[in-house]
Amino acid sequence: MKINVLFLLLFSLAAQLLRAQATPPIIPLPGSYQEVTGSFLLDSKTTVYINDPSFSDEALFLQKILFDMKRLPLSIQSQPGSRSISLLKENRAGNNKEGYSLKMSPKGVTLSAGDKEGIFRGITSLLHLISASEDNSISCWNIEDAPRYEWRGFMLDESRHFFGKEKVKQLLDWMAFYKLNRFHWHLTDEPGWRIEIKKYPLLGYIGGIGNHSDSDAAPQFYTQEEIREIVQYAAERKIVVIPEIDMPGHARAANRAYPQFSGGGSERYPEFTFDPGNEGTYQYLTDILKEVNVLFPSEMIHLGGDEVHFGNGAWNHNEGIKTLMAKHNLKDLSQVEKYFMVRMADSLFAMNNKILAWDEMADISFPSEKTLIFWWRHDQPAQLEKALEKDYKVVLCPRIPYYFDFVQDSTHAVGRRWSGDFADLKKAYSFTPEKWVNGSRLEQVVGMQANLWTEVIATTERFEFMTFPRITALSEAAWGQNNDYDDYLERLKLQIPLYEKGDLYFFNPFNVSQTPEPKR
Ligand code: TNX
Repeated sequence: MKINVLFLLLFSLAAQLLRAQATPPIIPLPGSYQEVTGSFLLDSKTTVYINDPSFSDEALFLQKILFDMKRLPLSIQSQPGSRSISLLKENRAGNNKEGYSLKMSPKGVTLSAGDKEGIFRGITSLLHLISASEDNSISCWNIEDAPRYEWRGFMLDESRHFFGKEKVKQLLDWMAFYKLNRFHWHLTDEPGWRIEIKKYPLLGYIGGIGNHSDSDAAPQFYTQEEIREIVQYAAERKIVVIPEIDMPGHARAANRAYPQFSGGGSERYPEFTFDPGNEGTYQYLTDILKEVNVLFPSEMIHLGGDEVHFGNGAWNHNEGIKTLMAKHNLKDLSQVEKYFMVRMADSLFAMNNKILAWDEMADISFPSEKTLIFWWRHDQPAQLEKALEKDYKVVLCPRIPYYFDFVQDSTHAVGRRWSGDFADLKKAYSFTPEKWVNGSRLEQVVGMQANLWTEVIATTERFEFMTFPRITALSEAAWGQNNDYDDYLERLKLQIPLYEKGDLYFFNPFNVSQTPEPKR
C-alpha cells in the first residue's frame, strides 16, 4: 500500500517534471512540438538563407529584429551556410497559409512554409525561443504549427482617446509577437473623428477636436499618409488593418463638422446619428468610404451599426424620414435603420468590399458571403444564433471575456463590470466557441477578437495595464491550444521580463503589487 502511494507520488512528480519540460516557451503554444537535445548558437557567423526570393521581406524582417534584439548583423545568403537559419519555400498539405514547420538542431534552423504568412508566424516562434534564453544559445525544438482560427483580432478605440502612431506601431509589434493578425481600428465615434478625409477636411479639423476626457482638446486625427504608413507597418507583420466608420449611430463627432447630415440624437446622446432621411447623407458617406477603401487594402470596412436606439428619437420628427418611410413603406425606425444600412452596404459591395458590423446588424439580411458579424453582447446569445442562422460568418468578441475595458481583477476599481462580473486572465484564456456555437455551425466562426474601448482608458499606462498580459490569453485561445491553464501560466512568467525590458506598465498577475492600478 505504502509503496503504491510512493509510486503514485513519484509518478505524478515525474509527470509534472516531464510536462514542465515538454512545452516550448512560446505563446501561443504551437500545435505540436518536440524538444531536441542540444542548442543552436546564434553568433556573428550565423546567416539567414532563403531558397526563394519571395521570402526576402521576411528574411529582412528577421535580420532587422535580430539586430535590434541581439546586435547581431546577420547576412542574408542565397546559399546555405554551416550554421544557417534557412527559410524554405515548401509545398504544404492543406490550405492554411499561416502553417509552418520549424526544425532545429545545433547545426542549423530550418523554417519551412508554403507562404509568407507561415514563414512569418514561424519567425515569431523562433523569436520566442530566442528571447527565452539568457545568452545566445537557443534551445532546440521541432515544431509543426498552424492556427485553428484565421481571425485573431484586436480592436483599438481611438475616438474616445487618441494614442497616436507610435503607440499603434508598438501594439502591432506585440500583436505580431503573439501571432494576432487582424487590427480593427475604431476611428470614429462620439468624442472624435480620427481619419483625414480629403473631400471633407472638417471631419479631421473639427470632428477631431476633443476626447472623452476633454471635449476641447486640440484636434487629433491620422493623416492619410500616416494611415498608409501604419497599414504598411502592419502588412510587414502580416496583420490586416480593418477600419471602422461607425454609422448610423455614434456619429456626433462627424456631425459637429458637417451638421447638415446629422439625424439628431437624444438628450443623453446629442447629435448621435446620421440622417437617413437626407439623400445627401448617402453620397456624403459613400464618398468618405471611397477614400477609406483606397487607404485600406483589406477589402472590408466595418460599418458599426451598434446602439442606434441610443439616439434615434429625433428621427420621429424628421420630415425627410417621414417621406422616406412613406415612399418605401417602412413601418418603424428599425426599418429605417435597415434601409440605411442596406444602402451603405451596397456602396461597399460596389467597391468590392465586405460589410463588417456589430451583432445588432444580424437583424438585417445581407448577402451572407459578403458579411461578417461581430458578436459582442455576451448576455444575448440569441443574437449570435440569429447571425449563424443567416449563414453569416462571425467573429466572437463577447464583452466577457474579450472587452478589455472590463477590469481583470476583483480588486480593480476603474473599468467596467457586468453585474459584478469581469474579464480575468483565466476567462480570456479558457474561452472556446464550443460553449456558444453548436457543432454544425462551428465553421462559421472565423475567430476571436479582443476590444479595447477607451472611455476610461485615458493614459498609455492604463492602455498597457488593460492589454498586457490579457492579449496573450486571447492569442492562445484564438490559436486554439488553450486547454492547460497552468502550463500557460508557466510560459506567461517568461513574458514578464520582456514587458519590463519593453517598458510596459503591465498588470502582473504573479505580483499584483508590482504595478498598482493606474487611476485613469
Ligand atoms: C459598447 S461594443 C459599445 C461601445 C462602448 C463599449 C464599452 C459596441 C458595439 N458598442 O461603444 O465603448 O460598449 O464597453
